[in-house]
Amino acid sequence: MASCDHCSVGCLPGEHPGKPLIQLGSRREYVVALAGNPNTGKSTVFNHLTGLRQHTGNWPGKTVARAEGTFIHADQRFKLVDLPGTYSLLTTSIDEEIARDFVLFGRPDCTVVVCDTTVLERNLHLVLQILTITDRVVVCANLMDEADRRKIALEARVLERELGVPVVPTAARRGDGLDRLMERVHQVACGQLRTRPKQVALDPDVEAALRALVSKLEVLVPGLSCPRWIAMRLLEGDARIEEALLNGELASLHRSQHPDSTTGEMATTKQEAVA
Ligand SMILES: Nc1nc2c(ncn2[C@@H]2O[C@H](COP(=O)(O)OP(=O)(O)OP(=O)(O)O)[C@@H](O)[C@H]2O)c(=O)[nH]1
Ligand SMILES: [Mg+2]
Repeated sequence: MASCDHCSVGCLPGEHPGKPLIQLGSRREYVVALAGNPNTGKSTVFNHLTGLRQHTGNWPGKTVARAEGTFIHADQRFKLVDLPGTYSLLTTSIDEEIARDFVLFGRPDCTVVVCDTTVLERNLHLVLQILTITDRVVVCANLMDEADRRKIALEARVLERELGVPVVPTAARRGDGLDRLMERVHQVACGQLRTRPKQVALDPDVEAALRALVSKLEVLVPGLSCPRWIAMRLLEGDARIEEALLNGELASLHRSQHPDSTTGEMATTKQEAVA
């Protein structure tokens, strides 16, 4: 049987639902964002997966460091972007804004949310917020070694069913579980694995208002990522999002963060990997 043009995990020709965002010569690569609360091991995962294939620079227009690198899994190339730690997508610190904007407007093929399994409940807050923006999510339940030491058990299958996205237990400091993580990322990025993120049911009136607002947003900012999430923020009176819509920032952010755009490219300097 002929294989998929875009990946090597068994999609049927013509049925590949993913969209390789970047083409380097004849090679395509998927973009993967590493999100999560501060100190959950994002950079440890990043260093393990990318090794020496890393670049650092600054986020466009910001003094916050941006690290990206590449890894190859099953003959497929991935670009990994290590995001600043964030507790929520609703706050206003620069770090959190950068992480939120990349997940929202960078349109990664997969977002890995790295969690500290020893305080999983606290971390799930961000997971649920990200699931309202994108269904291309893999949860990395990190620090499993520490959880084991403290006799905290993780029912990964149950959590997967509850969240509707893959959950991969890892102990990134010693590299445990990272092959499985790459496999799941690959499957989600190329669309082989269909996720069904849990969505909170809304009151019918709110749902109707949301839909009306989404229609208006789609006319105002054509091609805007996740108009539903933005409409929800507007309905909740998020002044920051309202201001960004009114002054055109939302539209320009959408253009600059989108990986197809040249303006979103970061200035990079090669450096040695930490790991
Ligand atoms: N025991 C254990 N420690 C880990 C693991 N992964 C990361 N750590 C440690 O956790 C600390 C934080 O790791 P980082 O990779 O810097 O975390 P981060 O999420 O990038 O942190 P911020 O960028 O500040 O948000 C470091 O001391 C790591 O060595 C793990 O699986 N097990
Ligand atoms: Mg880090």
